[in-house]
Amino acid sequence: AAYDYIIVGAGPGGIIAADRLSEAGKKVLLLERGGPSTAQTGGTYTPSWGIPTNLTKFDIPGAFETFWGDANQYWWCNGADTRTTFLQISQALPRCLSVGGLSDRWGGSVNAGKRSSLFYVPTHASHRLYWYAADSDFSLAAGWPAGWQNHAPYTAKVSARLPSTDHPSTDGQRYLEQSSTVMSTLLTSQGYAQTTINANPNAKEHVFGFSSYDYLGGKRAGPVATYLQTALARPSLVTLKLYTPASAVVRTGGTITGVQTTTRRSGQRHRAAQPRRRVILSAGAFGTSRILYQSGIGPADMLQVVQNSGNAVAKQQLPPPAQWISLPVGYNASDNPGVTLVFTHPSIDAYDSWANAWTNPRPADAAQYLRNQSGVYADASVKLNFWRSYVGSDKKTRWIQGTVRPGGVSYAMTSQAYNASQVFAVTVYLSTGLTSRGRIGIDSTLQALPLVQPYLTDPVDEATLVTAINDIIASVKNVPGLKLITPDNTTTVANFVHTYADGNLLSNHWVGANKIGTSPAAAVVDVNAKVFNTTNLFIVDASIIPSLPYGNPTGVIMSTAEQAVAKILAL
Ligand code: 6FA
Repeated sequence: AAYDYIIVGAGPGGIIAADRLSEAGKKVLLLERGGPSTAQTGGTYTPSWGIPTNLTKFDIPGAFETFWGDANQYWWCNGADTRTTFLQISQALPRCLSVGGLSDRWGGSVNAGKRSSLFYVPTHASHRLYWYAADSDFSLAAGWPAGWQNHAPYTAKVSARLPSTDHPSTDGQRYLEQSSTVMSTLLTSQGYAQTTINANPNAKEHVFGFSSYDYLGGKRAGPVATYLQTALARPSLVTLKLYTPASAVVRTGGTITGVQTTTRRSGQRHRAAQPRRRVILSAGAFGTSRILYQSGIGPADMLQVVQNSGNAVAKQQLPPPAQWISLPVGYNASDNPGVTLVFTHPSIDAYDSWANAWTNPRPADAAQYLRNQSGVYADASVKLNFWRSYVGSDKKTRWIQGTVRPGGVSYAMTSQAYNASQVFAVTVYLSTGLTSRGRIGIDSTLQALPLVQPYLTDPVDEATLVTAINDIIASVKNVPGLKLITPDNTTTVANFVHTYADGNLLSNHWVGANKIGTSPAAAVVDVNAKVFNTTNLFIVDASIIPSLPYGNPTGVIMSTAEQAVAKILAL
């Protein structure tokens, strides 16, 4: 079939592209290597306490923390890209991982060996903390080229289609809020003020507020429940193929003529034969980078990895060196470094650190959720978020974001005895302004991975995080009954941060690997999100975003996708 656009990857970027392009009358093929997640997409993983129900693990916000230790790991990729998981598998995934690394994430003691930094996680398994874009998220200072600063109309499109909520329970009440109350007291004593965060996205200086999510009706929603549904309601224009991984684009010089996909049975080509037709890569920071390398687009060392690999199909698909397109694919990769502090307070209900939330829930909470999607299960674990800025010794301004949630014994690295039922965790992240960068590449098996970790490579980033943590700890005394258990008094904060493993710092918020810009020397896509030195290849995903926004990135990725599609349609 002939399509106007082939889009690779049904994450937030690809879904929004498919919806807006088909709304404009374009014929779209959307290829996704994963399979169903929520009930609406055909997912069937329902809780044993749910009887037959339309509520899957991906629908239920309160199930979030239990993904890591779940014995049923059908959603994790099998490593060969031939049989995967769900629709909208999220996060720019480096590669598919065995589950050991994953259960480490929340299960074991954090310092018992280095946690893998490679996660393969469906978007619908994430918290989905959701922040509307701020002006600074698209500023020249953040690395965006001129022409992108007027994000407001696109951000407004996003909030119109998918409004955020900071009280997801259908009865309008908030549940399990003790950690939020305790932390509000501490932050107020430091001069922070409470706000409704998404009511004023530009105000991030000394503010805290209830956590905002992309949930609707007490269920996870996101782009899948909104944009994807309107796209699929145009069946004459939109074809979605699941379990269809793309390996490379097919090209003649800089003109893309098709997309090569691999299924379990055989290789297959999806053609967009006319030069006026276009291909959009939306496979996330890792997925898109890997497709580019296998298409002969990127730095020579990575293309040589494909050339020298044992993968005969990949070698055969790779264009000859004379046709290689040299671009800084994979460089400038960034992720928020985050360090978790653990506290106890007598008022806290740690909710058993979520250990039984899937298999053996508190009966009243399960019943309440099944009745009308209200209560504890209508919300994920994070209850409060806060922001402020610091000026570093290099005179640059960096922002920190904090998240507060009940539970978190797995983060407790302490010599102190503590009451596990009173635990709550505060993760402190560096966000806007952080300067550390890493590099995404591929190994000899063609799996994508960080060649250089992006965490705290700049000592001023590290010093800023230390200062921010010290500031929080200095106010513990202002809250009666509050006790810090991690870090404990056997270490200094500076040492605690300095020895924090990369795999623990990671947030899975990768951006930047295919950044937007004005020159192919320093960027991969131009101001219209078109890959330099190609005529019809575009990227619409987190990887074009030049630097991290204030908060968890999905809201900014969505606004980026809206603006990118408008620019592509205008070409
Ligand atoms: N972001 C937020 O804003 N809020 C959060 O609370 C939040 N939490 C998490 C989280 O808890 C976890 C565990 C993870 C892993 C990530 C979180 N994030 C959060 C980050 C957020 O999910 C990502 O920033 C965001 O999804 C990135 O959006 P993109 O559109 O750039 O990319 P995706 O990875 O979502 O989508 C790419 C799609 O392409 C996937 O569905 C993938 O399966 C598919 N794909 C990849 N390679 C492919 C190929 N070769 N062929 C076909 N499909 C491919």
